Amino acid sequence: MSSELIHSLRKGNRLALSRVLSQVEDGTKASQAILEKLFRATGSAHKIGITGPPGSGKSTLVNGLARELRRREPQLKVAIIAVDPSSPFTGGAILGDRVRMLDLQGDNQIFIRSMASRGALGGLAEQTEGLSQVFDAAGYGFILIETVGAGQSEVDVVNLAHTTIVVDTPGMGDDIQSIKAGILEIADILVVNKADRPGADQSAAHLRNMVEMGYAADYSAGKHLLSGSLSASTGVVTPAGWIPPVLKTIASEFQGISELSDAVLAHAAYLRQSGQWHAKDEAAIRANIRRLVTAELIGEFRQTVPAELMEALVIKVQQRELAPNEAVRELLAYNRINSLKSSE
Ligand SMILES: Nc1nc2c(ncn2[C@@H]2O[C@H](COP(=O)(O)OP(=O)(O)O)[C@@H](O)[C@H]2O)c(=O)[nH]1
Ligand SMILES: [Mg+2]
Repeated sequence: MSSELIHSLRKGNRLALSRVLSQVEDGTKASQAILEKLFRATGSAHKIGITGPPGSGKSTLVNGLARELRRREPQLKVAIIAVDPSSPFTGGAILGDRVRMLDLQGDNQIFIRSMASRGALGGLAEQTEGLSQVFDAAGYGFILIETVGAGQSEVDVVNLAHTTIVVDTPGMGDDIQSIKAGILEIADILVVNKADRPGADQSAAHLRNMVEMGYAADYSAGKHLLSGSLSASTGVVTPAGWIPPVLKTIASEFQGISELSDAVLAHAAYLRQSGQWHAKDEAAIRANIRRLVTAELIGEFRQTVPAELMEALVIKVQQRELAPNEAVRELLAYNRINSLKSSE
């Protein structure tokens, strides 16, 4: 059954793709076997993360970028994964995304998947990684992953990507807090969207300053390259590496999308030429394996160690008969002995 499904998916059947995506999102046992079979066919997609505050125009931008990438590279299919942290029952955002992305639906080489984060085993990053592996194996050359830049789980999601686009809007840039330093560090391309609003130039200049400060500190030797080049629309490669460009867009009017695509494609070329593509893949794989190991170990622990033992130890710790670390040693010792027994 699953091999038929995999066969249809690899041949480009959208219904098969949709079924496999659902299984992977639900984290069924069957989906694990499917992902294992599909994995060998992955590794060619360019994964692009788009992150930023709610309402900054990420979905609109993703929409435009998908259209433009299809125009530039007609032989490549585009997948969109919209990771939405809001509950499917509160509605708004997901419905909005669907409505806005309707105009992509005429192109059957674009596939959109909204995902509600439900805290599956292994978390949001694991779920997103699973979906993007499916798209990759199904021959999608570009995978756009939209996520709200809010916390660690979003940073984990973005770490899956080869190219990370951080979106902000005018006005927010006056406040250095608006784009947190951590988020700025993961940006390969910075976008000031809603450039039709007042303050866009200041915001862009502000972001350029932040980029320049960050990079000049590390690479003062390349500084003369920075000042002129940061106004370039694509990213700039210096001996020290890739310098993120700061771009202005009006996503709702499809303005600046061409320059954004230039930057995305230039970044992919840079990654490939510099060996960073390989290095990023390796880092993502390492992080993926770490998360899977953690999830497996926790699962094993929960299965092996009875809740009563945990409760008994909590009481002992609370009564100061044991330190927390001693309780941990006892729990792990119990797990070691009994998980071995059960696997014998
Ligand atoms: N004025 C203006 N509005 C925009 C622009 N881009 C998107 N919007 C609007 O901003 C709102 C939020 O956009 P959306 O793409 O859903 O943002 P997201 O929450 O970051 O995905 C929508 O009403 C869009 O039509 C822009 O460049 N200028
Ligand atoms: Mg959105």
